[in-house]
Amino acid sequence: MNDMIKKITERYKRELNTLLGEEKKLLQQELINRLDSILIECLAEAKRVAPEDKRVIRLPRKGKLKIFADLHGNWRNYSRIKKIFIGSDKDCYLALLGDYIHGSPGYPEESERVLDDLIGLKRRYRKRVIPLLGDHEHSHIGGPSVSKHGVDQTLAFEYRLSQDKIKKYKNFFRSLPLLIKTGSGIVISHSGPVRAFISKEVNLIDEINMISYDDSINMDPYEFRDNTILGNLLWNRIFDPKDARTFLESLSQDGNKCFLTVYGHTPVDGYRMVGNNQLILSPQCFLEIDLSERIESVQQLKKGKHIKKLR
Ligand SMILES: [Mn+2]
Repeated sequence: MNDMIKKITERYKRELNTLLGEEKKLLQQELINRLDSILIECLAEAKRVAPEDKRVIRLPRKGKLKIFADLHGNWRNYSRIKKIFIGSDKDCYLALLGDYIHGSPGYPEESERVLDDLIGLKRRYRKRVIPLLGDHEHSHIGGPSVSKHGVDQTLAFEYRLSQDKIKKYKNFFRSLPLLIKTGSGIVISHSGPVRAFISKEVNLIDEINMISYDDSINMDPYEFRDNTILGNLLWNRIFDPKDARTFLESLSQDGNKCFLTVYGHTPVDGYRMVGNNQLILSPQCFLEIDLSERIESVQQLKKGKHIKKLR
């Protein structure tokens, strides 16, 4: 939050510099001081009225959690996931890492079927089903378009939908959170880790909770992907364990320490562990954890017990 205020005031200062001559320095300083206090008041007010944890979901230290990666309109994988979840105990949560739509070669593209069913599943199981936002969903509500083999998948998908369907899907996408933090210190997001604007001192949970999905509408796509928190959460493919450590530290400021981060987005064969704090999941595997278990490094995650094959 403080970083954000600093950034805004710096920008304001630059703008003023171009508007005012040297002789107006005093006036400039006075304006900056006033702006500082107005901004602090406004942000405190926004924080007070903003719904708590809008984009971050916190899970308790009890129950189970099953995490599945990108679906891309694959109905067969989706049906399998649904079956596994419905067959689980009542204290089991389902986390989906985003990218439900826009097919890939090798299977029938059934994005609409997957989405319609997922919207129903979320309605039925409410807090137990947590679909996260992926870059493919974001492309429909303000993010950069996504293309495959020269085809703009965002345009192509909307082209074949009715206006009512587009509206329904966009409303669903806007409701999706970005990150899950478990009581045991596991962080789950579409991609990761966030590298932009973070340090141990930044309270990243507050920053993520304030993200608005349409802020990026007029941004340069590269600038958005590389230099914003949202862009990093949805697109990052740089997996430096040091970045991951800072990311986890900046998510630990509520006193609940984070140890590892789990995400999808990047194609890997089955799954891939990076350093001791990152796990990348592919659609072929899923992660099953007991939320009361203390897991402090990805090497503690065992094949068969925690990491399982989807079929
Ligand atoms: Mn993705």
